[in-house]
Amino acid sequence: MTEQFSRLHDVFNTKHLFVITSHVNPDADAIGSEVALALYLKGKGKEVRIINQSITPDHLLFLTKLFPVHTYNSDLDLHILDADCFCVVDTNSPKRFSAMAETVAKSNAVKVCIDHHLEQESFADLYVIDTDVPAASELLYRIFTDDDPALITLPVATALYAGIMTDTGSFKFPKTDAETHLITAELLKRGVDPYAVYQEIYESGEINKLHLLGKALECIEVHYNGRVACMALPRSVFTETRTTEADVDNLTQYVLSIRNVVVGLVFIEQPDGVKVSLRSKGEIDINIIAKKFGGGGHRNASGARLKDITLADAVTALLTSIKEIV
Ligand SMILES: [Mn+2]
Repeated sequence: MTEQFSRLHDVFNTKHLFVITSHVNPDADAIGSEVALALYLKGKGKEVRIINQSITPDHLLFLTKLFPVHTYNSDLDLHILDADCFCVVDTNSPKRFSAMAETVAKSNAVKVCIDHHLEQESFADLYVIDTDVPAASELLYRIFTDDDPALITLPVATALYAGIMTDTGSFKFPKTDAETHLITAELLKRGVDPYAVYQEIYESGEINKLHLLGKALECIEVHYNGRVACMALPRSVFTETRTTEADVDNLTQYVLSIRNVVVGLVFIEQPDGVKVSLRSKGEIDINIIAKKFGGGGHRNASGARLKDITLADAVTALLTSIKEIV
């Protein structure tokens, strides 16, 4: 990692115009990482713009008050083409920022990828990837401290904290270790208010979101002697509850909450197919299954998008495929 860190510092020190992006449907680690990196680079006197494919969900808007986040449209292409450094955080797959991927490929900017997911794809000039850290935000903390800890101001620390808190499931997911807690302690020492961040992210929802959750919980089914739990949401639940897919948050925790369940699947019907989130406990490698369906992620947490398939057929296909590993 030391080698990659110093190459990254070289790029950061020699380039001036930066564009940062992350994945479609950004979560708090995506936006937290982007905002923290943008503020850090600004602290080094750089010009920075964050451009995302999707809009920022309501519960993460507080992060965009720390640094603006633009939603991509072709008018922004010139910024991507003009940039001399293009940074991708919290994903390593151009498919996950596909709307602007073509422009990015045309740009002469040095492409940097800072991430913690498996199966890196070939598109960047420099990869700083650590699949052992629970959050891209944790990796960024290490990058910043390796350069100059003074650049971790309170807004930077707040953005990093949001990413680490959410990607560790509030400090409980498997990759949470002593280092994560030590880093978190450093962020708190810089003045981060953990309850304020928690409230913004988890205590600022609408009642419709709970009605959606109610319907989602009601449809959970178990298979294979209770070892696999499945939740399958048709698009109609969003109209019924006056919600959108952006209101779906971490539903996988509920399928995994059942005793003896080792694999949890959450399906959400899309206009052009089905999106599935896959989770597993312990040694079960769910990423193998996600890859079979053109997706990917981590051993215990992956995702895939199945095109031109009904919800019912997607459930059957996944359950059939999973049989061999449970
Ligand atoms: Mn992440």
